[in-house]
Amino acid sequence: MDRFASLLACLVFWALPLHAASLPNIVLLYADDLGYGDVSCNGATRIKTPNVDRLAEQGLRFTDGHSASATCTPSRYALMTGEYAWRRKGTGILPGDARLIIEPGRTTLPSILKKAGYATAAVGKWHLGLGAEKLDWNGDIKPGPLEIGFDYCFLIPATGDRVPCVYVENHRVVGLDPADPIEVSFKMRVGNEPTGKEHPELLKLRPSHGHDMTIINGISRIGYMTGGKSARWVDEDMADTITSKAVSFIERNKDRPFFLYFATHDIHVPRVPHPRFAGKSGMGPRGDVILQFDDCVGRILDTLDRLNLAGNTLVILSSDNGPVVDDGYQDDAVEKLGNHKPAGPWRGGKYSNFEGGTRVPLLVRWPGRVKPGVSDALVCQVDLLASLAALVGQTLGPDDAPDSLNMLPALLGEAETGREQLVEHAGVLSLRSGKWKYIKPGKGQKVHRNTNVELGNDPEGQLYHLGDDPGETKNLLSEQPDRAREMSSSLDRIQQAGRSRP
Ligand code: NG6
Ligand code: CA
Repeated sequence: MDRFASLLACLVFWALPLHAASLPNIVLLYADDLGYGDVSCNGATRIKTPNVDRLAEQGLRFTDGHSASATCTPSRYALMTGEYAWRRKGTGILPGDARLIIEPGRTTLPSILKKAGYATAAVGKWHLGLGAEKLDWNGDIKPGPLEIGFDYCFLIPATGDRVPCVYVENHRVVGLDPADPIEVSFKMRVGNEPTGKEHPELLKLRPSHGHDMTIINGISRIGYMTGGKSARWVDEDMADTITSKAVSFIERNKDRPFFLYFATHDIHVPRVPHPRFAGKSGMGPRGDVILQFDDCVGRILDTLDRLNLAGNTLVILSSDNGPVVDDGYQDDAVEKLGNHKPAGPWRGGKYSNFEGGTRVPLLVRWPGRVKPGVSDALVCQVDLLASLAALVGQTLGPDDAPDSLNMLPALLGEAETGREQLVEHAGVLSLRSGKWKYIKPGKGQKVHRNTNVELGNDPEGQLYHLGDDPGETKNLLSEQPDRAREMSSSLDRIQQAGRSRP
């Protein structure tokens, strides 16, 4: 090779993004309903989360990290597609028999990583629908994760409190006896199994609102189900079951770059800890399943250590929405809450337009690359697609991931600031612009029915300065009408443009 050619080769090498051999593994630990204040690294004192804290000590802890919505399905939709869910009808909380809401063929977080050479897996809660039309749970369950970029999946199809209460591995229900076919309905009763409504005496955990349909494992659920007896999950074993699937995936792929989306059931309802965690938190089952979640995190981190992968693995931990205390079962969460603040310093929680709806734990660890510390950068899970695409050297097409911004420098702690603006989504839309937050006028419902979460809904709209007033207590709308108007039109423009990625 002459000198020119070798110089060129050198330049090409350096200009290239990380090449396959050095691509970091990516593990996304995604909790369900875990609040900002539910982990001790964010200030919880009555509950200790040593494994989550280990990530915080060795990595970057974000104080202004957001899920894309204040409930599960829209949050996960945005995480997977890089598109704000409020742009699309049908992305609200899905029933357990909903169709897949992400079109196969579309660029997704897993598809872009797969294209870059990653082995990809989704293990745990899905809740993005399955199948293209009415699904036969006894046949091939598709399209699903495998059709949108995952190589492997082991799923809780919807939520722990929704039927069907069975696991799906790749295209099949696990452990199904063909002689006992599954039928599921959210409209009418199917089969003749007892419901919680008619037979509360059969329940080991009673509902506080809703959740009174088919009884599975002594717990009545949302929806009706019959059959599939040999395939039904045991709630107490769920955390162990999915963690062991996640660990096996890591073991199988230890010699090549992998992406693991590990979406725990904890700490969603029904909160049914394994006996080794029951009663251990002193805060009832809600506290116990926080300990259980922390244990799952520990087992994943230990696996990375054991296989000598930790140094080259980017671990991200977050939650799909803010916290809720009573979300439908009489599990002592309200009674044993005491002075614990699930949303930390933020107001509201799951379902809420206040910061507690979407401001969730966000931790990023990549030893050797990410300097441990704390970051106040404004970032959102909708940004993971563009950011991780940049990390692995993939370019997005013009119509891909329309709201995903490359926040890699902020996520890796190389930049102190993140987004200038973010649309937060709960019942209505809000615009964050720096420390300012404008909440659109809503119907005025103050408190969420049943859960008692403060919704942050006001018919006049609201304006807060989160620097001076992190608790969103002082509405500055009438003091600063011009600023509110400006932010309102800015939000309208983002809505109308159909995209926000330049
Ligand atoms: C609500 C359920 C709640 C929970 C939520 C979804 C009732 C009364 N409440 O409709 O218990 O399942 O949906 O939670 O049914 S999420 O985290 O998956 O968005
Ligand atoms: Ca959730």
